Amino acid sequence: VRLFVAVELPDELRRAVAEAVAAGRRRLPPAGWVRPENLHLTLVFLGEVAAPRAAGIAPVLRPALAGRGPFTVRSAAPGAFPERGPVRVVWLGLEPASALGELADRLRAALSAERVPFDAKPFRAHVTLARARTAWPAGARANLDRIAPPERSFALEEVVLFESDLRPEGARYRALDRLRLGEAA
Ligand code: 2AM
Repeated sequence: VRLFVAVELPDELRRAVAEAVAAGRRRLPPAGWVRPENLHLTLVFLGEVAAPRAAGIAPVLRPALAGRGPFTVRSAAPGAFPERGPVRVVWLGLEPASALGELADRLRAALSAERVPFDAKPFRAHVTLARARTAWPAGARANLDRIAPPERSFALEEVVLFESDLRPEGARYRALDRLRLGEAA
């Protein structure tokens, strides 16, 4: 199974993002826009994990979250990957980036300690909004403000271990486990 750990966005924020995207995308180049129900912030991507081992992932991660209580997350401005040049991915930032990064580090450290492999790309707190099949010209960066950042905040109280099922019609995500912040493991 293909696994990742992510922050689920509250429905209200997902709706607000979906509205901002619906209004802005008509004035942006074509891209594959993420369906509202699939919007999330990935903390760590494990990739393919054998089924017996997958069952052991949540118990590895839980203790890592015991020492970190809930905190408030707010939506920020849209941005793009890569940093410069033609645009491949459009995302919405979430803040505070430092607290989210620290949360990702906790999860990664717990996986490392158990020799569970994961994608060790540097963490960037982003919610992917769109992937360009053909990269947008660099000049399109200036138009990212056509997606009006929804100003919302929410209490981050849990992270979710997701299974990702890649289908021809798009990825389908299924929550396998919910891991609460700041609870004794
Ligand atoms: P992305 O949104 O920046 O593409 C499910 O694929 C989630 O895992 C997505 O949020 C994706 O991030 C993230 N992810 C991180 N590393 C990945 C990788 N190497 N391959 C696929 N998805 C990855």
